[in-house]
Amino acid sequence: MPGRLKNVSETAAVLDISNIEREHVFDAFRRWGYLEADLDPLGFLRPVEVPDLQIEGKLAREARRLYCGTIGVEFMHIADPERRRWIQERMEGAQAPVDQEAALDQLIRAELFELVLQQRYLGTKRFSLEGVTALIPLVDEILAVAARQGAVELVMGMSHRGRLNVIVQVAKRAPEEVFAGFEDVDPRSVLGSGDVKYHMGATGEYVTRDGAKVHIHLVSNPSHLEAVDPVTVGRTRAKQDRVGESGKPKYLPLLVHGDAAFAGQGIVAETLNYSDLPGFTVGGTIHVIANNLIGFTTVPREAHSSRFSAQLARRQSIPIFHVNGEDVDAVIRVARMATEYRYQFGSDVVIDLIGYRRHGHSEVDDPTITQPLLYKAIKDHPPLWEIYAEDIGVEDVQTRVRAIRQEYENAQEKAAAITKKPAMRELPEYWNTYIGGRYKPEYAVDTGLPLEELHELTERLVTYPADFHIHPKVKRLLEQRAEMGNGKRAVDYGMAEALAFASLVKSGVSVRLTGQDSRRGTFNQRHSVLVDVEDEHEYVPLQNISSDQARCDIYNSTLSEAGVLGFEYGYSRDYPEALVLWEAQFGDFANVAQAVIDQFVSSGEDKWNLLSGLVLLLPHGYEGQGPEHSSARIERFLQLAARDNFQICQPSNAAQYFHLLRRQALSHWRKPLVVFTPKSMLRHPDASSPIEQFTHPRFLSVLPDLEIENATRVLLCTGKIGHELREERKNRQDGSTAIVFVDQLYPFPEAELTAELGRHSGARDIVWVQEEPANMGALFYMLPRLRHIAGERSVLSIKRSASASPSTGSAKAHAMEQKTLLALAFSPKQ
Ligand SMILES: Cc1ncc(C[n+]2csc(CCOP(=O)(O)OP(=O)(O)O)c2C)c(N)n1
Ligand SMILES: [Mg+2]
Repeated sequence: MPGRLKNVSETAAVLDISNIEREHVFDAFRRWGYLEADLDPLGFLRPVEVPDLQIEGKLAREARRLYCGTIGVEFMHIADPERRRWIQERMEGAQAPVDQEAALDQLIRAELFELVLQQRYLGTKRFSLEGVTALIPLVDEILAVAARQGAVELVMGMSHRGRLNVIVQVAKRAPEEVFAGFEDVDPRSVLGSGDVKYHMGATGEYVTRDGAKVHIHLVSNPSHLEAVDPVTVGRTRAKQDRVGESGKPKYLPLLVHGDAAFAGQGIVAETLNYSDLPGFTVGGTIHVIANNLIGFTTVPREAHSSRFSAQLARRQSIPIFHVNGEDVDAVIRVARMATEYRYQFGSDVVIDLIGYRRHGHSEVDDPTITQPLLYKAIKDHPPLWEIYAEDIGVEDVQTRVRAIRQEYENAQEKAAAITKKPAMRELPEYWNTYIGGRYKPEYAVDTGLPLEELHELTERLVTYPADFHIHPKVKRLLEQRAEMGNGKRAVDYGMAEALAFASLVKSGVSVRLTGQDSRRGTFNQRHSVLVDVEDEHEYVPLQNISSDQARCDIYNSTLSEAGVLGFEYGYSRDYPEALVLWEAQFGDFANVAQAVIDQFVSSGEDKWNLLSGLVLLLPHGYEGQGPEHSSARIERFLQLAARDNFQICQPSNAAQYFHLLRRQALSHWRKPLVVFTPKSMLRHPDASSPIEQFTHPRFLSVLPDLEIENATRVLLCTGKIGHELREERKNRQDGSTAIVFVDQLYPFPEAELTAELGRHSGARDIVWVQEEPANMGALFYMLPRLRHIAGERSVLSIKRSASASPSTGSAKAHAMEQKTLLALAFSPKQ
């Protein structure tokens, strides 16, 4: 026996040596092979000569065939050896066959769809897919694999390129619905609203080759490239949360990017960064770059400081599959591998589908002006179906082409008879009970709670397990909150918010709040998560309100605004029953998310008839902290306000904040809500509220001044300045100036303000007072409206001088300005 053992180890040693040599050669190709791969069908992206790969011999030939063919994969940067091995085995093992007949059919359909559009609607933009047509068999393969893994829905985000084609070939809308978009509709039906046809969302049913049904949800999308990325992922997360954690395989997000946009737009990096974060993960997003090696007129060497547009994804431990878009079988294999990898490891994956762009950026563009040689080569290049039919030896291809062409031409004829723009999508049932459009008084809901319930909620909010080692400061905070809830101390904003959230989750309304440092709160005000000082384990009182409560998820977000706001907007789109909130660290930073605010939050209903109840919490107030910690830019939101598209509020005390949050969750009028939230006033006694005010019926859009009857001067304002004005009035022992808070700026509370001004009919002056400079704040918005209701009476205004930046950088200068502002407000000449 000892002899036999010796033999075994000798053989192993021999094997090891040959294996080491093989591994050495293969590793070089695994690591660098993608640089020498044959990826560009037109050959403009030339393979790079990599010194490490200048190896001769059988092993090198074998490895080169696998790693430098029409698939080039970047995966050796992945730290986990199991994941590397997985890809290695797939790349080096036997390949499952491809259904070439089905792929050919898809290619013909996709290309002829574009052709018929081109011929029938010459001179219109459609952003043809031609050149990266293999996207269609690629998505077909993704769907086949995903369905086998249990997918029920593909949530897809993409921009203009090939979108109309995807609507027909993937979302399976009837082609006549798309053609109808090119026909003239009665312009009176869309005056001032709606969107162009290649931005609209679509839904449909895809049947995979195994006969499985996968619902397709193509997300509505603005022109702003890649802005739809976080929205798509957020929507997926909401769909997953609705069915619980076990739902992860069911909803699969797919993002189709442009090559120039993927490299250029920061929001792509923000979105990739969410992939493994507990509050944001969806168990892996599939990214496809529809890489035509051009962006409008810009070529890759002008668009990214890297060989591949996909380089950005290298910061993550995820694979990047580059594939030559004219090797259709390779494209399908990559789709299979990438999708299986996503399901195996719950990881993002990137597929870089490399092709070209057959026409100009749009079809009304002439690309020969900027890329004459490229377009000369493209002109002579046959369509992919022709190449593929020849490759796989199909002879009667022209018969198929004619039949498919006829189908589209019939559809085009049908389209001319369609008079109303087709909706192309069905909304999920959970939207049935929610309403958009103009506000109606019957939408009002009662939001007050009985004292006993407030006491019970307080009890749950301030209790933690007996063996929990609490931080002394948090202990004191909870003791104070107990006193607030029990009427021994006025309730501050932090407690008001906790009471609103607790009451909602108890009644079955989920709450999700994300933002930078939101768990504790930037201003140390929230403390939603208690951290044990001995072992850092967490206890969340809001998750321990009652045994059958709804979810309460409060997450610190990444340090991004556009991406996170987009994600939460998406989340709110698929969870209308939940209260979904995004908080800016300071309201000033919301302008980094301006595209999401403009393109989705304020205009989504107008463009796409899609509602959202998203809440934006934006700390606002002039407190001497400088130009970037003062203003949430009230003026910008007011400028975006029209046709009751959203609500813009600044609750002036804690109880108002409580009622406002509850109103947002309980009303069936689903509109985004922008809340300017306090900073120094968070714990200020003047803005705190007795617990009894939480039993009042509802939020008041205008807070009347109950201390003054028949004032001679009425100061109207919103937010912190109102408290300062009341303080100033006290110091001056002024008994004739009323100070009225406008807590809801939009929709404009005309009736309430008219009533309040009516109570002071003897007042000669009506004055709008604001902290912001003359070119900012609510001034422009309020003056014409106040003049309209003031009638004969004069409407004046007090504000800082117009300024290019929101505030001074000096705390002392701020204090002087503020003092002057208050003095002017009480000076009758102003
Ligand atoms: C944020 C943003 N900036 C600029 C544009 C204008 N624009 C529209 S398409 C385009 C080129 C996009 O190139 P690429 O991402 O490669 O997509 P392709 O059109 O080639 O498919 C540009 C610059 C835009 N729509 N969005
Ligand atoms: Mg491009």
